[in-house]
Amino acid sequence: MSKYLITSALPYANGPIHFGHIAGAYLPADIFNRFLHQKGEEVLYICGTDEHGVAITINAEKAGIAYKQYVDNYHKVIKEFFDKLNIRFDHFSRTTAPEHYALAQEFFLDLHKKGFIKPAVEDQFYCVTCNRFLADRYVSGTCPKCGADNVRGDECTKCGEWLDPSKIVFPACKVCGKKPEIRQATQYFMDLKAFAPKLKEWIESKKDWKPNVKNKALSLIEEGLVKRAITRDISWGVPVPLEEAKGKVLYVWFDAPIGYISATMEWAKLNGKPESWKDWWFDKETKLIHFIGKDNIIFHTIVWPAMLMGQDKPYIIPENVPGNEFYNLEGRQFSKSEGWYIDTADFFSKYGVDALRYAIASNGPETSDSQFTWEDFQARNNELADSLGNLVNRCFSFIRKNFEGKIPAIASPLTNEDKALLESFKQGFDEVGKSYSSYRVRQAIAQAMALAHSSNKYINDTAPWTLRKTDLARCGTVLNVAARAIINTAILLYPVMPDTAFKILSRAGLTPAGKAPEFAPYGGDLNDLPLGADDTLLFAKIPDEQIKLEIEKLKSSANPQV
Ligand code: B3M
Ligand code: ZN
Repeated sequence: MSKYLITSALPYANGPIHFGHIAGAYLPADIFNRFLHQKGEEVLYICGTDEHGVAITINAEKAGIAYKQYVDNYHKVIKEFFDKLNIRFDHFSRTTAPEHYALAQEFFLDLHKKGFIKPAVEDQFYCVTCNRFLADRYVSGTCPKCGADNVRGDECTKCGEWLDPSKIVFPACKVCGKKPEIRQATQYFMDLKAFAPKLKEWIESKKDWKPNVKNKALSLIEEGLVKRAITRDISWGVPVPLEEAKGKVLYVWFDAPIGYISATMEWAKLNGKPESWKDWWFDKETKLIHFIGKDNIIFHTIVWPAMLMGQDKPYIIPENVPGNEFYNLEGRQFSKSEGWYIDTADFFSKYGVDALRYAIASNGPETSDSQFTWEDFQARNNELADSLGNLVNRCFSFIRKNFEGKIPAIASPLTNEDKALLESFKQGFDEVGKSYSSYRVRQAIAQAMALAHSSNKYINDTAPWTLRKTDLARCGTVLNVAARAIINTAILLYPVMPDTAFKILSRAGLTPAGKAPEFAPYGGDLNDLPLGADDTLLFAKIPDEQIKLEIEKLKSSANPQV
């Protein structure tokens, strides 16, 4: 048994999240978590909203809403969205929790005491019209590294670089649009360079990291780590715990990852064992896995591990950082403000959650960017209806009709064909398991669906509808074998489509009772097992006309592309 602590990047409480986020950091983690439960591993899955930072203050100010009220709202909206999608965290917290403030300050003080954080006077943009220093996204302009236009002051959305806001080319104040001037101000800087040798050795030792993550992290170290300002002159955030730093708060990217720990503390408290968070964070056996999108690689492979290494307390550092690429919508980034989005309430009123999970996961941005297209969604949904849905339906309807709703007993010796099918599932569990364990969900799904196809073929080839008239005993055996194949397919696909898996299992007469089914070929006896009552369609096919309408709707809501 191993012990896993899984996290997904803490989404900003700054608007509803979209399928692109889901594909990058949440669905892959939920799938991994569910798979580990099936394997009987000890696992804790933690997340929460990231509620600080200038992205939030700017929008709250624009909307004329108090910061706290603004994040309260989006915390709720985002949590409901995850619930809807069946993303099952053990705890979903927020970085405005009191535990979080205290811990973030402790992190700062530990690093400060050891000299890893020091004050320095630096150039900063100051807007004379708005009368303030322009922290992070209060300034926008051209990325000094890749040349992309209109990037925000702290992070380039194009190349993922963590920017020094004062280095932005053609700077403009985000609020009034004027060109800011340079003034000097004191901030606190974290000395990342001091950690470079240790970080390098640690990352190089990781043989199973995704190449995109590992290469990016190593090249950042290679380019040379520079000291970074981790404080800001704004009023919203965790106050810097030093007398001489009154009015300053911690930079959001300094406090946010600490949220992984403070959320675990909150979870422990809620469970009546307030000290039990240490069993995770101080235990060298815990495998800490951070699921993120590629734009967060620097923070999870460099800054955060350095922050952990610099603590007095014996925190673990990440075991793996499965970073995913981007997931777009019909060739463009999802963007509600640009009208390029999917109305999720409308979506779920028409389409199933599992069809969506399947469509995203089977085309996830694991090694390169990928995208949601309506036609791809239709194809994948219909493929589910044709293969898995059809398999379940034809087998169980036939049993219902001809065997009084009970899976017939094996009443004739198993043929080579029967044995081959059952055997292929044994091998299938090994292969699919390896794929899930190595974050290759696309491959896991392809392998599981291949087994669904061969189960369909098995039914075609054995033709129980003919056997019913010629050899009833053999007919029963075939259906018994097919039912086992169906059950096994459901177990294999449970991480991706939990509701569907439960439906199939209870339809087969098993009572899964909400517990993740063990990740192994089903070993129980199926002879004469009464099928469950539910006989509704698992997946409905989507007709072409409907997809055309969806595409038209998307195009008509879109602002012209700039
Ligand atoms: N909120 C960035 C993002 O959503 C940030 C992640 C924090 S993880 C500690 O892209
Ligand atoms: Zn201004």
